Amino acid sequence: MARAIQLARKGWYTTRSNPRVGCVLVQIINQETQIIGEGWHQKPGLAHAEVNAIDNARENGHEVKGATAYVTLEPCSHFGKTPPCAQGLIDAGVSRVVCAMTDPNPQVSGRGMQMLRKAGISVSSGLMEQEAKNLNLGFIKRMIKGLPRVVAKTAVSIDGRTAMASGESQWITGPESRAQVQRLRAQSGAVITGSGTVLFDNPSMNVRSTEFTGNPYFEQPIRIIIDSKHQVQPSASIFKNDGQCWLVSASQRELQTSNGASDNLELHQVAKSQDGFVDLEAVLRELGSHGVNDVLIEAGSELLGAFLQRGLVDELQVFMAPKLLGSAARAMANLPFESMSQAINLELKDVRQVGQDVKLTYNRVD
Ligand code: AOF
Ligand code: ZN
Repeated sequence: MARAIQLARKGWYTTRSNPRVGCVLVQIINQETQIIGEGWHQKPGLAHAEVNAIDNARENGHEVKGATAYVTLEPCSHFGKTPPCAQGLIDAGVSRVVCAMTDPNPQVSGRGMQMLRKAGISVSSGLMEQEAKNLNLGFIKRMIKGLPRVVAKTAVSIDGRTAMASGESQWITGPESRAQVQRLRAQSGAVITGSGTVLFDNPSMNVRSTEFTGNPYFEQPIRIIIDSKHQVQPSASIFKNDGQCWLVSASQRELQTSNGASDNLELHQVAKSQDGFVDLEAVLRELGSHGVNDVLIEAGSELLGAFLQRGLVDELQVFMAPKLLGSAARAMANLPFESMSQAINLELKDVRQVGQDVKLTYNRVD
């Protein structure tokens, strides 16, 4: 199963909106247990892990009949873009299936294991379950709640500041931290930012590292710009790259897109929250219904503060640079608290050094 989890990781940046899944087929040959086939899921529409493992075993001239399959997720039982893997394993004559976890997809959720058992295959589930869940935290949350998993990233100085009074905020952190942010973007189905960041920093918010873009199956995350006050113009850099962009506001708007904006720009109107801004949970729900498992928030103090205050952030990553920025803006300023009882409490999950910066990872406390 540990090997199957390793294989699943090969699809880390490309399987969305599907889960990352790995499969290992094992056969006893000359009284020794041997791996005869390995497979992983690469991209929606392409074969699932089990089918790839069966093909791999056959390509290597191995007999699959009587083999044991280790799968990081319960084999599917439904016809999606591909036929059911449970049936594929039955047809191949596998005699035992070990799963790490049940598939939270309501179209499957136990039915895959049921199909296998009905066919006389011995089935168990729960081996390395937590490790398998860690492969797909976003997919699991979306299947259960209809909402993507939300990671927010911010860069701060040791005095908790983020931008100079001029609005200048680029390169607070070092190159190692920025490389990690490329990875965070690459593993997300969408990156959310606000109009303020687009106006002041004019970022492209895309994945540029060839470590990711060099993979032919890689797709850019959707860039989401929350623009309640209709301030963003189609000439902004964020619209100039590959991949979809959504410009989101709570009121109807029209755009003159003739001046160079890409045709991958979509306008989305979502519900208004009580304070008259965009209902942020509605944005997440819409992303969930578009198959986005993981969202990254890269926003300034106001929008980040709003997401945090509404309890919508599952994980906060703070990159702290060895700088004192003095009277510059606070990284998460929009928290109008007056007493300790109003404070947002988070749970510290991890601390590590990234170049000259310190990365602090916090989880929401439910
Ligand atoms: C598996 N093995 O490798 C994966 C599974 O549209 P489809 O046919 O690709 O089906 C997608 C669903 O299948 C997905 O939501 C999840 O429930 C399951 N993914 N199942 O047996 C795999 N990727
Ligand atoms: Zn399948």
